[in-house]
Amino acid sequence: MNKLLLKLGIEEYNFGVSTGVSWRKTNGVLIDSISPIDNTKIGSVYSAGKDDYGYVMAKATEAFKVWRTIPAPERGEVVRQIGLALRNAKDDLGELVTLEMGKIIQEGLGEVQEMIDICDFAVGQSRLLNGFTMHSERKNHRMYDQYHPLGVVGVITSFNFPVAVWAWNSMVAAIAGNVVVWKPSSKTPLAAIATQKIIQNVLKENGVPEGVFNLIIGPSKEFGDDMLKDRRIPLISLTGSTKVGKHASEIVGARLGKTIMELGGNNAVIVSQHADLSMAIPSIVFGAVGTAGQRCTSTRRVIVHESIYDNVKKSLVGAYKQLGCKIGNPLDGEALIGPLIDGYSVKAFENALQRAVAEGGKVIFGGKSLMGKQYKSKNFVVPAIVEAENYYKIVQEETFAPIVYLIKYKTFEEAIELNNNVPQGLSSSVFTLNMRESEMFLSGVGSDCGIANVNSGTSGAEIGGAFGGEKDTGGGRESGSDSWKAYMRRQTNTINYGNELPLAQGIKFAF
Ligand code: UN1
Repeated sequence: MNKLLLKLGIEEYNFGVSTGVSWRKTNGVLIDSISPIDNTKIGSVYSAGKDDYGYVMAKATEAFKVWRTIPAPERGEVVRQIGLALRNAKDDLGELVTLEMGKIIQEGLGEVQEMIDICDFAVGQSRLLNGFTMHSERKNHRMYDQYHPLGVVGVITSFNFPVAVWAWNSMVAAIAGNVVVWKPSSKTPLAAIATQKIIQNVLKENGVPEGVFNLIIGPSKEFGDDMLKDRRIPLISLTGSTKVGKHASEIVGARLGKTIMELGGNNAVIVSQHADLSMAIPSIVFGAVGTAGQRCTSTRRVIVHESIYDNVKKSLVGAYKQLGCKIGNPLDGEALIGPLIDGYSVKAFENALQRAVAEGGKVIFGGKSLMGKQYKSKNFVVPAIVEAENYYKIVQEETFAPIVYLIKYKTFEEAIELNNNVPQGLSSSVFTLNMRESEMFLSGVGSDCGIANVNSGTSGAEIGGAFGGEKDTGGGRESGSDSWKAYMRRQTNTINYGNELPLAQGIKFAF
């Protein structure tokens, strides 16, 4: 057995269900974790079935009754120690993320860093779960609002950020006094199990009740809809495709449950004639090919002023050519582009390019999958640059692969319209040194996305901000800023400390 896996406590066969204190011996279907780097099996997981789901939910609902009574700063202390444990495990866990998901090692480490950062953030937040006080219109009355724990939070995450997105949700949810049931992607079960093992020691050392941080790995068809329908889960936070998000929202909405949806993006960078191209070009390249185009925030469209279009096109092609030799094993520190997650993704990449060409687009760089010894998994592709029009059906869709569409514009108003004219609304950016343009982009008539940046790319958001977007992106916000409020139950309190009973709005009701 590989040394790395031993260090992380991953075995050849693992159980996919934990209540934070102990692992449950499940015997559901066996899920194999296959590395996209070379298609070898890293390990297997006994997944969960319906009865395991019931078991976990029973533990979680009981644990909530205790966890919510522990003062928030004390809950923060547990999260602080989780942050320390993650610091110690950063190199190993980052490497496992790379091995299982295929992102380059720098990004695997970066993902663990995001978890550490959100722990630090959540520790501070645990002393800042503040509400407002209001002045009452009635004499001798006091009003204020406060935030209470919500209950069991269901966190459903995707393969591309196998651990960080769980942390953004769970650390904030936990300091808010909630318990978490985490259902990670079945494509990346081992990163989830390793993470759970790391935090499990901290939970035990602190006597955290069983059922506060739960992990349940299994196929969605086994218990996915049970989870969405479950009235014991007041909030479902889901990261995934718009299709999956719509399905989940309908089910949770039908029982008036809350959701935080973080779904597809179709993120554009506007490159104005006033841009500093020495910043714009590298930023677009990182945004488009980083994580092999498999981030929700990946740059998918580049909207360029016509006067500099040829220049930008040439520079991008030049930069992509240099990347050619950097496509390879993501564990090797030299690679900048790793594999796609699996053969289906490679197919989706190829289909998208065929559709773009059929609609009139022109592939001006890349677009092929790579053959040869180093690429024997057949999951490696050469990132593509395509000249296209924004209205093409394929350009309107999110293809989770490294394809970037180049689109021309004449006026800045038109550029904003193009940016907004897609179903999704996650991330966006403008490269310009012109203050009027940047301010217009950020104004109410500017970008309609949840994230809008100036002279900074679409991907690589910091945890301190609220993360999420509008329209088909789902409207949810997670991670920093005041996203914590979505994980809490808000209550408005009115206290009458007088000896009269005045009614609001001056209503007289004498009898
Ligand atoms: C995602 O792809 O689901 O902004 C999350 C970024 C990262 C998170 C991406 N911090 O690219």
